[in-house]
Amino acid sequence: MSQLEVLIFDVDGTLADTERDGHRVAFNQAFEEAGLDWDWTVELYGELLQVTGGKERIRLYVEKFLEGFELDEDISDFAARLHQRKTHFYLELLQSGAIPLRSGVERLINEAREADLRLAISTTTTPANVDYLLSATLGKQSLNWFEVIAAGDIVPAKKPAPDIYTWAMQQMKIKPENCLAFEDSLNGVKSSLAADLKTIITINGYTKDDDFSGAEIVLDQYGEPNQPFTVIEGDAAGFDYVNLDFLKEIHAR
Ligand code: XBP
Ligand code: MG
Repeated sequence: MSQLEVLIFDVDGTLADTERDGHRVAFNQAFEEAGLDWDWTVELYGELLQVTGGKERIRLYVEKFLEGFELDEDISDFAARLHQRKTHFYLELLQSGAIPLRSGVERLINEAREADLRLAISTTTTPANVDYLLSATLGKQSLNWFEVIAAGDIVPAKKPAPDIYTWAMQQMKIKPENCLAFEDSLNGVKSSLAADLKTIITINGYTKDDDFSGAEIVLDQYGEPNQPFTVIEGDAAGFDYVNLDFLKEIHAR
């Protein structure tokens, strides 16, 4: 029977609900600054989330959603430049404290630390975004709580490819059977399952209708002792919020 040793967290949508009021707003600020009349509405952004990675999302928009947009430079250079400014605006948002952690996240991380579980992050987002989110919500010292922060372009293929998870496990010299992954989206669960990781899902506004087949359980949140989660799919075995005993039960399945 494999021992649960490592918790690997996704970031966007999992640690914090960052997409609608965070990344999307920062993209629009960068478009305005660049003099582009692009407006990624809440609805349009939900469609653009089909692809992971901000640079890749800009490229998808130009190539698939815009009619006759003329570029006098390489699309990759254009997207990278625009994305750099988007990241600037997103970091400002994070620094302002505008984006809190989701319910139960801070408690679960602290419980895991007290039980000497090892922690890691596997995310498609830009590394600086992780540093700023953790610093703004848990304090700068929290960056040291995560043995590995695998983020963004550190791997060739982004989610739904498994690369970001397999890279993190290689760095930690740990096998999938000793880990649990925490995700929020179809691209995320495809990535963690392809890395042979048992996965716990918390949905959000953009991912509530995604297909989470293969995940161990799908919840609306991790919850708190006095704020029970709602089970969307799966068996919570009598638990009503995510704590270490719940994780051990899930991991032992
Ligand atoms: C979510 C993503 C990221 C963010 C935007 O990552 O796909 O691309 O939407 O961040 P995850 P960047 O769910 O894996 O945390 O603009 O920095 O890519
Ligand atoms: Mg996510």
